Amino acid sequence: HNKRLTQATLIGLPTDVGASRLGAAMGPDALRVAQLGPALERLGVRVHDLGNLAGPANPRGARDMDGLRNLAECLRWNQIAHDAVLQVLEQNRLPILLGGDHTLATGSISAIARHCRAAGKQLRVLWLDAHSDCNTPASSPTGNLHGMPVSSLCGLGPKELASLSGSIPALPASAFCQIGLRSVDESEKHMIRELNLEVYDMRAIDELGMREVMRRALAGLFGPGSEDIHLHLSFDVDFLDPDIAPGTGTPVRGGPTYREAQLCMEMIADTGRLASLDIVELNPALDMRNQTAELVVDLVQSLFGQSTLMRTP
Ligand code: HAR
Ligand code: MN
Ligand code: MN
Ligand code: MN
Repeated sequence: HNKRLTQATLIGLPTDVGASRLGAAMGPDALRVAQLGPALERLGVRVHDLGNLAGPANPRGARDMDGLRNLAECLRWNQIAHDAVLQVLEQNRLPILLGGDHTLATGSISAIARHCRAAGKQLRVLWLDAHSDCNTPASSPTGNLHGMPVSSLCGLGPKELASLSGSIPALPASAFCQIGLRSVDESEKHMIRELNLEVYDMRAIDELGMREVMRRALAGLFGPGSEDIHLHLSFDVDFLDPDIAPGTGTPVRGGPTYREAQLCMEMIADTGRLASLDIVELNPALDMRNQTAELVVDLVQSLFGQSTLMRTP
């Protein structure tokens, strides 16, 4: 078993400044109510919870001159995310960011990229999402910054966000692999081509099956030579089919089933390389009796090695 998995730190980042619907700010507490920490402890993970970090309120602003909503507040929250994630990595612990909206992945992945640069590690980012999140200020139809973290990390977002890792781009576009897409703006289709992003959309999952998609997505993460790879999972809850996961602000029908999502998590666990995690876009105000939070905890258990037949450490 991977030693790095045994010590994890939960970082609550209660904000929805990157989204237009309110409620993702309550995500961290819903995950705690669903017993995320104890569920991981049962799998042999030592869990420390930093609680919810403080940051600016949501001004519910209109779009600014650059077409962006709440840029100053988003930037502040992402600096907070960056600093917290970097500190946890420097303690050789596995950071679990509890969002909050998906803009926060800009800060967390910027910290991870900075850490990997210093440690000579290669970074691989799995992006589970219904959306591609690669709009730019010029292309975004909404001005919502949670639709832009991938372009920011690839150096094409707002400069303040794109430079958080200390280098632009924070990481090469080839480090990303997106899975589960089914809502992609026209401008994003163009960006996916331009960046040559590795994408497995729902059609790929339908045609190839989740097993083959994950086999391709995780190629190179097993065996000799893979020890130096840092695997990050950015898990947008709207990846899941809304029939099983209604508690999210921008649901899109036709997502992965419970079984497909389980297999996805189990195959990531099998690599033994998972070194950081974002859980974002959980919106308890739209959920039913916390079922989405409970589903996420169930899936995260698989991600940390829970299996039907293998004993837990
Ligand atoms: N593409 C749309 C936009 O840019 C919707 C983005 C929604 N994003 C998330 N995160 N919920 O994936 O506004
Ligand atoms: Mn490390
Ligand atoms: Mn997203
Ligand atoms: Mn999404």
